[in-house]
Amino acid sequence: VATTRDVGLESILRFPIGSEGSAKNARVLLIDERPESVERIQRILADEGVVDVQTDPQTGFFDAIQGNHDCLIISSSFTNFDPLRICAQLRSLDNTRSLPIILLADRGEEPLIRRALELGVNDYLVRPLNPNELLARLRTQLRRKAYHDGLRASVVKTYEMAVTDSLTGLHNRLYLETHLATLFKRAVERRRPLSILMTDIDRFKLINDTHGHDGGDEVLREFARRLRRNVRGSDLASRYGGEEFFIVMPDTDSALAAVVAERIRREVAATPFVVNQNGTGAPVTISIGIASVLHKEDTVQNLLKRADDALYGAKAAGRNRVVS
Ligand code: GH3
Ligand code: MG
Ligand code: MG
Ligand code: MG
Repeated sequence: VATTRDVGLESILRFPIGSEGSAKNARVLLIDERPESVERIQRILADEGVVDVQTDPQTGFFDAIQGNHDCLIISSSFTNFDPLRICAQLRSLDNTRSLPIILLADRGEEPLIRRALELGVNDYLVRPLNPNELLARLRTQLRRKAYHDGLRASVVKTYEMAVTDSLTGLHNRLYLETHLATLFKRAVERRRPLSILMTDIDRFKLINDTHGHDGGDEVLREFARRLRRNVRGSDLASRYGGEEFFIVMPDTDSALAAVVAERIRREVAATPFVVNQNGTGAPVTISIGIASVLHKEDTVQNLLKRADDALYGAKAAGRNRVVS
């Protein structure tokens, strides 16, 4: 797994300082109600990608918060509207928190410029506009945005890799342990039910011995597919390790959890798993232990312990069964 350091380096190499960045296919939003000004800016930015124009500041604001733009250029003055209100709101919304904003001010507006910069406006120009200066400042903002977008994408990808089981594509143990604590706490606070299923493939060693390690891996992948088909989007299905899987089911009491568990068990046992290209079928069964949150003096550790005990009970009672 790559470290954060690797991610930073990779992104820096991808967006070298001084490159023209992605200015050519950038999407710029211009909010300005003066027709001559709009026309002039459109001429200056003719080769800089798409420029969307909004002459009404309210409409411009709603366009900006769609999050489809790489930079906002906004005029400092409108009849009946304070453009700094837009800037402040954009900074408080997730979609536009890091949207570059360039303010077009008029001479003598230093106090307004100062307030704008304090609000998080990235840069400003004073009219009359110098075309080269506008282009240079815009490109700087676009480069900065491209760099940050790339960095964010790398961080997200690295995070996803770190919490995903590469064999099955399910969440891994790290993810489960992080989120189980949160879901448990939420269930206790809201006095909502929560159940977990601890699932273990029966005699998996024998499957490996019979069909080889690759055959065993294919069983794990196919089990993950059958599991996915039988849980809700709000359930957290994860591979805990080896041939053990965990499903956390928020808002699910033990009776409902037993129904889901039984459905999964049946769907696994019903059809042999195809383990190689010859179509060889391997009969597979699983055992499942269920535990549900008790709403007095319960802990995640105790919940896991009860599921583990139930699973042990299922194994001891002959496997291919669900125990609560
Ligand atoms: P039981 O019914 O009691 O669960 O029997 P079992 O054979 O499934 O139990 P055990 O936990 O002793 O064996 C699990 C086996 O799973 C041992 C290990 O070699 C195998 N295994 C663990 N991870 C993987 C994997 O990623 N791929 C494959 N093919 N096998 C794995
Ligand atoms: Mg075992
Ligand atoms: Mg097993
Ligand atoms: Mg096991």
